Amino acid sequence: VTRDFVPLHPPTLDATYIVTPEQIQQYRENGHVLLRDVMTPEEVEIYRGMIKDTALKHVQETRPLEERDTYGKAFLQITNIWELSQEVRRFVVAPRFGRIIAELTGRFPIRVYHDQALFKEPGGGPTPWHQDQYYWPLEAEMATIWVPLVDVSPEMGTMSFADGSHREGYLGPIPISDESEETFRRFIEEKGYNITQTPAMKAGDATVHAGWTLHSAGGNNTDAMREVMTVIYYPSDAKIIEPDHEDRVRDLERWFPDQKPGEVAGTLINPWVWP
Ligand SMILES: O=C(O)CCC(=O)C(=O)O
Repeated sequence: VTRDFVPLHPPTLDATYIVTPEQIQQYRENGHVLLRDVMTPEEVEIYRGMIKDTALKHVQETRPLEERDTYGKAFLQITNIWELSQEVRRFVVAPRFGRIIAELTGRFPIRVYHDQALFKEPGGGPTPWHQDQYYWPLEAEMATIWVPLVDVSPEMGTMSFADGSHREGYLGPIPISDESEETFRRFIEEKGYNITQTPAMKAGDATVHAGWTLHSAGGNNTDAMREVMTVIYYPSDAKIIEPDHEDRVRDLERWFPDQKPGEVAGTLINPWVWP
């Protein structure tokens, strides 16, 4: 192998990443954990190119930042790019990530709910406080892996988490917005939750957070794009719930086509990941 060797296929990401008992405990107590060096620099560099190409080719946002609402300013969001690229699919179904999720949550087998590239543009706004699982029509312990594809600093918008807030469960139908920022900021203050601001991360480090953990991210105050890839997972015995608002109706139609409340969630577009 020479230095210029370009693999025909991207790495399979099947080598195990060892999650320590302390990290499992941290995840369960706080609803989030920071994991260093989940990918090697070589792996992340190969996937960065593929993810970026696919994401930017399919981005639908065309408005300048100043014409968007708060959610729109937070990032370019390109969803389920594994369906668009066989190469990116390998990242999304990586056994390494699936096993991490199984170990942290204690639930398995693990399936993919969906992926999303979240690229925070230079000058992009903050990501308001919110709960992800508001959007998801599942009763399940769900989790997201958040992987920067470039080195990221707090100035670029690393994540902040309210430690232990996942234990609150569903805090109400509040989508990502100025209202969620205001409501949850006040809630965190009143309840006295400690906020963990993730420090600088290298490309290939990762955070994992639970579906109910309150979280946010700062704006991108640098000249560089914050390139991040995320995958959302669920345990395979999860059941679909009756959607209580439009966002969940939309998610149900998109991610579990033809399925109904009460059924075990799973279609051809929810790949099995681990074991
Ligand atoms: O990347 C961000 O700014 C926010 C990400 C997020 O909310 C998530 O992955 O659940």
